Amino acid sequence: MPANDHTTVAVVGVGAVGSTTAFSLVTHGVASELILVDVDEARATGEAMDLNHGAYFAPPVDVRTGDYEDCWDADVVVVTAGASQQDGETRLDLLERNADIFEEMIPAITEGMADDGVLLVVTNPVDVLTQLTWELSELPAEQVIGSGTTLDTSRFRHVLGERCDVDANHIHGYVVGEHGDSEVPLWSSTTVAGLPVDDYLAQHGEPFAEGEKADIAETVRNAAYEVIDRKGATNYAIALAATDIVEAVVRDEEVVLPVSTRMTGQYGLEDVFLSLPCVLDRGGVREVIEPTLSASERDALEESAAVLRESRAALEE
Ligand code: 6V0
Repeated sequence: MPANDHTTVAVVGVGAVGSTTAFSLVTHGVASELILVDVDEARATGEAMDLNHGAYFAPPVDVRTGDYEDCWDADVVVVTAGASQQDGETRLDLLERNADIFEEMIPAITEGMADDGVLLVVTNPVDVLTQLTWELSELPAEQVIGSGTTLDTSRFRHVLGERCDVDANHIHGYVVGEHGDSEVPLWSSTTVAGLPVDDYLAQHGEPFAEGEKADIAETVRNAAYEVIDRKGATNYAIALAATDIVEAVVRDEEVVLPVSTRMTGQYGLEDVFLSLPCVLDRGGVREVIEPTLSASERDALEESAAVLRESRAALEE
């Protein structure tokens, strides 16, 4: 489907993740105008030049650089600006560093934003920074989305696809909660070809061995560390995940993706941002879905929410 007549997407922060997201947005033909913003203006200019030089091979798009004010007319603003975790740095150190950046940047981006503009936060720790973005932006919560466990869910489906010998697109299962160590894979509702995954493997292949599900969950949880260890950053999979979310919004797709969103009573959780499967449309998050959880999944989700609340509270100290 072609992008709407005029669709503007801004990417704020064009380091490893932002520049790859920009490339992916161009190749998927998601926007007619793409604005790149970075405190490193030379970097943003270089990325815009490089992308424009590929115009002959890609769907039509006007790529240019801009500043925070240029985001005001964007349909979606993707925020990847900020630092990533350094050796020896705790999660909270990183949160404090990126929260300082967000406190200056988000009001400048949202001050004059159109009423229906959507913000997609990718910077880590993504759940707490999405909450902070919402607080700083004064936008309705449905318009402030974190990429959340969209990436973890894709990793989960990839690993399970290999285990079941089935294409990952035909594995249906979600990772929910925090994008991080307390994330929760929902084994009890994971299906393959309409069968619970355990039943599928009983019929086709080898049933899970003792401890195998825990090992798969750990592989998914640690995937980013494994990639960063080898190449210093993760960029391709997150860029594709971000592109999918932007597409869902600008094309009003009503697709279901597990993005980070504000809890308003789901499973009794309030005032915390975490991922659950959500229906996304032009307005952002249209519905938050509550999958049926096993008792242990519910406990783990509550624990994950507690971890995130603690992080948000620690920022105030
Ligand atoms: P990077 O390559 O260091 O790029 C960050 C960019 O942000 C740089 O170009 C900076 O100049 C720019 N920047 C910093 N401050 C500002 C500012 N105030 N305004 C505009 N631009 C600014 O980092 P990388 O691209 O690898 O990662 C970016 C963020 O994404 C990090 O927080 C990662 O942890 C996070 N990721 C989140 C993922 C997710 O699933 N949510 C996945 C991968 C990375």
